[in-house]
Parts: sequence; structure tokens; C-alpha cells
Amino acid sequence: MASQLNQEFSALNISDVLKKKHVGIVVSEWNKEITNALLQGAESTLKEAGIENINIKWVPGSFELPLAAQYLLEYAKVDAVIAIGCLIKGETPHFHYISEAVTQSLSRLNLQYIRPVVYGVLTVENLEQAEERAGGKLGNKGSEAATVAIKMMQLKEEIHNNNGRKKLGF
Ligand code: DLZ
Repeated sequence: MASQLNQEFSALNISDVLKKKHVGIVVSEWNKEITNALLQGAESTLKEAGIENINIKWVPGSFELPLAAQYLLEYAKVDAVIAIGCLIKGETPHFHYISEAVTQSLSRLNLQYIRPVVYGVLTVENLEQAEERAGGKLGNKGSEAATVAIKMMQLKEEIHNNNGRKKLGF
């Protein structure tokens, strides 16, 4: 099934300003085969778009993604952050607690830092579902997360340039 987000970059019309943007990627070591495939997808999509300033940081598990994203937003130069993880439902309630915490925390960072913090975390029932979304028949969700980051940075540029604070008068 083709994803709505899989589209040609020519259609996105990447500007030179956008190509100079800095993107952070935080990625979880849990289920590393999956997260590594998602990372490859994200990285190659950014590079295809001409974005070369990519700062990748690994963390132990998905629960650590929001803090690592905040470190990048606070201490590094990043215009957007992509958070990559893979939570697989197990026998314990861990999955729900971690999914909930990560989702809420990443969501909050978007508004707190007024920069896109993209949710590239798989929350799946089993490894097979994860594989389908990490380069399998359902595409690569890391690549899609990168497309989202690009689109949101582009949106900010559009709004800022057309209606930015620098505009004088009414
Ligand atoms: C503990 C745990 C469990 C049970 N499952 C996952 C998982 O499926 N995916 C993932 O990214 N991380 C998992 N973790 C680790 C937590 O995210 C976290 O690293 C630890 O609870 C330490 O804070």
C-alpha cells in the first residue's frame, strides 16, 4: 500500500534555505534491527532532499527519546528533530505506560520549542508488524517521518516569510 507521504521531492520544491536546515535524529537501541532500518530511511530521505546537516544520537530505549530530543533542542543547533523507536507489545503493561509517556512528551516538545519534533515511533503488536513498517510492504516509517519534518520546516518558512514579525504596518 503506497503511503500518502511517499511522494517525489520535486513536488515539495525544496528551497536552498531548507537544504541548509539542521535536523536531529534521536533513535532507540531497543529492537535495533528495526530502528536502524527506520534511521536509514530517515537519513536517506533527508539527503535526497539535499539536507546534509544531520545530528544522530542513540538512546537506550524509546522512553529516553523525549529527553534526548530536548537535549538537542536546548543545547544543539536543530530546526527539527525526528524521534525513532520501536515499541513491541509484550506480556507486561510496560508497552502502554511507555507508549503513552513517549507520545505525550514528544507532542509537548513541539509546542514548547516551536519546532517540529516528529513521531517516528512504531507501536506494534509483534516483530512482523514492525518489519512491515521498516522497509517492508508498508514502506519505511522513518522515511515518512523525515518527509513530515521537511514539510513542517517548509511550512514554517512559508508562514514566517509571508507574515513574519519583520513585516511593518497593518
Ligand atoms: C523496558 C522496555 C520494554 C519492555 N520494551 C521496550 C520496547 O519494546 N521498545 C523500546 O524502545 N524500549 C523498551 N523498553 C525500554 C524502555 O524504553 C526504557 O529504555 C527503560 O524502561 C529504561 O528507562
